Amino acid sequence: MPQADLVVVANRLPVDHDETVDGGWRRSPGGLVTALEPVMRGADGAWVGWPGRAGLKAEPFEFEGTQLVPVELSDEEVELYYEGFSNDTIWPLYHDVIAAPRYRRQWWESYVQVNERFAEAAASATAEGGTVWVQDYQLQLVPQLLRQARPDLTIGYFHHIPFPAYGLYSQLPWRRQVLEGLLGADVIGFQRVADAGNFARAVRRQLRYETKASGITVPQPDGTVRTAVARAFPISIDTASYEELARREDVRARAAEIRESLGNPKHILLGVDRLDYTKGIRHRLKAFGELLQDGRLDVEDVTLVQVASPSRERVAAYVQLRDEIELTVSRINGDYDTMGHSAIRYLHQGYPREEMVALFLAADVMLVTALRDGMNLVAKEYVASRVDNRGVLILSEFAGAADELGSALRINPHDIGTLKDTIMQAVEMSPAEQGRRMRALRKKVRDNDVEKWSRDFLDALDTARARNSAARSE
Ligand code: GDG
Repeated sequence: MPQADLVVVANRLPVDHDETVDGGWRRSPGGLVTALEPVMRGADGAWVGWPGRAGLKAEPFEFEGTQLVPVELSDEEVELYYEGFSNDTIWPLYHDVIAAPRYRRQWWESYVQVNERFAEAAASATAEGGTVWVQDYQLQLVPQLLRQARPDLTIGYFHHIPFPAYGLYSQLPWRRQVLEGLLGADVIGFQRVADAGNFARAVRRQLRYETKASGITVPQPDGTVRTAVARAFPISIDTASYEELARREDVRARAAEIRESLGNPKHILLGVDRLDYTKGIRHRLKAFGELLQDGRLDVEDVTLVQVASPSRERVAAYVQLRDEIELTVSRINGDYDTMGHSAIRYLHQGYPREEMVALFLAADVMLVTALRDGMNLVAKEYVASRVDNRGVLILSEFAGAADELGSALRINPHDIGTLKDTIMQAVEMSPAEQGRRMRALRKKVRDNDVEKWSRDFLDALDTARARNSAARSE
């Protein structure tokens, strides 16, 4: 296998196995794929990741100009490393323990083993002096493992989810190992300035390393020190492609058709989330249900469309959440539906991107009520799609996107009273104010698209490489 100068390491490969298509692989629609596609196309790139099916063994292969390196996971590893440690320990802990994290030694052991396997695969795939960019919380130990195996490499790590305050982080029985794992990177990227701050504080408290601005002084086994940079690189979307879809005649016609099929209500509210307890879907339903109950909204005038795409269906907390949400939705619909109008149109399904953009265009109010969210790309996708400068974004201050999207109506989703008032404010907002806010939001999302995100991160890695080689030649 040829070695690449730029290697991305992520839990998932950017493709799904599909016997029905030519070659057996189909591009998967994830955001990270779109984010990194231009970078990978321009570079001599490789991507290391799990093909998404337990037990699937596959040799490295080329796909649309990128070398893909599959990492095999057994059934048991999917259960322990992925569903267990990644999604039932780290995910709830890093999202401020909205659900209780479970600490299982067996899960941790599997996490270590799988991280070793990813690090080995990355080490073999990367050319001398190359760059490796590790993605996300499933692979926090990879940077250090990789540095031990390949000190010649420049290593980046990007953390897509929040990094919690020290008081919560310190619950983790393996808190030192995880920090040391991450500090193997030259550049550690976070969504928000606050996440980078929480990380630096954990490093000071646990490891007693010095931190100054974004620099962390990391002692080396040979007695020297090196600097790791930890700072915010807020991720974004491929803004132009959303704008293009939103301008397409068929997509606009579909938006009109969606409104029609909902009975042309005066107001359409929309939520689009993976069905996850971090997204605040229950809080949103509670506020909406109470507005109907109070008579401030009338089911003849308003419909809430909630797309809840299926997610992590083998993890117990997600099974329970689905039951709770579906019970709440049917109670509200049972209480308020009329023959012609439904209060909530609930869709536990995934849709093609064209359909998502049509929904964005059809929706007068977008509800992002996350209790904790690294960034929340849906908020940015809604804004990018509103080429007509209409629509109102209600955005939780606990989503990373709130740092940039100051012209949204920002809310605390725990404060149901204010959330209700804000929904009313959105529903009643004049077209002029919608336009003023939406133009400001759109400028933000246009000026800071995903291409800028990856360029900024890779520039920071270039600076690190220059610093490292200067230090080596000293
Ligand atoms: C993690 C962090 C951070 C959803 N349903 C459908 C669909 N989606 C797409 C959305 C969006 C993506 O999935 C979800 O991204 P989010 O950012 O909203 O949330 P997470 O999945 O939790 O992502 C998050 C992100 O990583 C990136 O760093 O922002 O904070 O938790 O793009 O549009 N797409 C289609 N059909 C669906 O039914 N096509």
